[in-house]
Amino acid sequence: MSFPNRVFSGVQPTGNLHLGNYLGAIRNWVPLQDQAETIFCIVDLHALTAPQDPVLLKTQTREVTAAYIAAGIDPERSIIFNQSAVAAHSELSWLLGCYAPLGWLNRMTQFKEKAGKQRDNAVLGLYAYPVLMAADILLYKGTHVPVGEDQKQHLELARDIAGAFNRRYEVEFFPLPEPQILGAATRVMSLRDGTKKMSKSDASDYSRINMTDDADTVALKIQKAKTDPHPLPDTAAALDGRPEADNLLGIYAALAGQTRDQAVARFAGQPFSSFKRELADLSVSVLGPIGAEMKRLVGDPGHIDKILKRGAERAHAIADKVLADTQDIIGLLKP
Ligand code: AQP
Repeated sequence: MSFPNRVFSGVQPTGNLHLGNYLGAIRNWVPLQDQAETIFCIVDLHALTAPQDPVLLKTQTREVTAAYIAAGIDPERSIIFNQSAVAAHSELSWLLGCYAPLGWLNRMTQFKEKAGKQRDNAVLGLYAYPVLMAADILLYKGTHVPVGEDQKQHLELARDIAGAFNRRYEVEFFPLPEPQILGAATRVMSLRDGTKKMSKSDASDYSRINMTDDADTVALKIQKAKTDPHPLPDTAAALDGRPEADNLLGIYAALAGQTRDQAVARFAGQPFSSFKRELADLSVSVLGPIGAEMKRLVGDPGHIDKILKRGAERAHAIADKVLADTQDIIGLLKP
């Protein structure tokens, strides 16, 4: 059975939206609006897997909404809503959890990384995170999920759960959603350590470029970014073993809309100092207008709330039917 193309993706409202979220995810969603039905969620229930300040959580939810719109997501063409506004996400998550063996969940590297050594203190929600993510996608019968590389394993689990459900009831009810790892910077690394992912939760603000950083801050962070003592290489292959150079050139390529090879050729043999100046200028020229528009949008929370409310109504219209059909297949009585 074939399913109509439907794109689903989301970002957690956990603060400090950064260049990795932009290049690895949000920016790549914009052209998809011309190719398929698109649904973009602010996954506030996922954010609860780490402690959140209740006031900040609301602000950050509006901030992610503003980032989507400022980056080019059109709330008329796409459905934009926050996850907790559609209760069916939680309900389907419970149901799907009943088809997800522990062995599958135990393999999830994000849980291992985030739980760290204090595994016994990790909350159940963090462990069940990928099941909720599967529910997010399958609730809309999502066929394509544009994400950064870090989410690929979770997508594979969503496919496995969809397949397990379909086999159990001998139906072709859920599509097997495909990850779309798009763009030249699918894994943007920390500016302080080229082997670590750029992340909202990194304690050092100098590890990331935030989408709302002003021009001076962006330039300073790039100037201070860790490098190595050698000039930039003349082949992409020579970036092996030079994670910081690799990361910065990857960021440049993605921002300039070039391939990595083109970026390497452009700066071959140059010192980091001149390359960093160009990278800073390019970063400011791309992110500056988006950050300014985000700030303008968050200045009118009433407008953002209206967009989210309308988005939730449209999301409900799809989700409620899929949940009801799922319950029926399982045999849950709706008297
Ligand atoms: N460094 C990155 N490079 C490329 N893509 C990235 N994404 C996140 N970091 C990078 C992509 O952004 C989307 C939304 O991610 P998220 O905020 O929901 O969750 P995350 O992956 O856990 O992001 P962070 O920044 O690492 O947040 P914290 O520190 O709170 O856990 C996803 O598509 C993701 O792939």
